[in-house]
Amino acid sequence: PVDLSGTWNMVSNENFEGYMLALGIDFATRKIAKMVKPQKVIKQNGDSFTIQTLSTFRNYLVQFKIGEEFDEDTKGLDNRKCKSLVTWDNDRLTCIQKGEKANRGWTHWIEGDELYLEMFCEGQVCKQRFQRA
Ligand code: RET
Repeated sequence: PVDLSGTWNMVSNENFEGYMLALGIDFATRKIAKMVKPQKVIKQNGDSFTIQTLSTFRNYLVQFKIGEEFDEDTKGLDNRKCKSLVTWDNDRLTCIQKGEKANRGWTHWIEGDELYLEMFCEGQVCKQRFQRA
């Protein structure tokens, strides 16, 4: 079974700007967010996950169980409420974030020694890559 647990440092970040624009994130936040290299701290315990996105500017925390829809408050990001559901799509951890924004969600997977994260919203895709800290 796949285990995404660990501390991961961002090494690349493609089209974060387009993704943030699709979310309607304000100019000032985008300018700072573009500069930071967040760290992901993932704790995977059976079907339970804690995913922390840590940066010098702001942090974001999400906790969920596979297959159980939860209320997500994207506080500090675009400050919206979503009904979010995370499932395994083969070896890819995939989330659909139902709410005001169409086609919103993300996918995490491991390839080689690297963690990949794709976040999508209304046709914009941001591609991030992480290596173990
Ligand atoms: C930062 C800095 C402050 C502004 C913005 C940020 C974006 C964070 C994002 C986090 C996504 C987390 C996911 C977790 C699920 O596993 C870096 C906190 C906009 C987009 C997909």
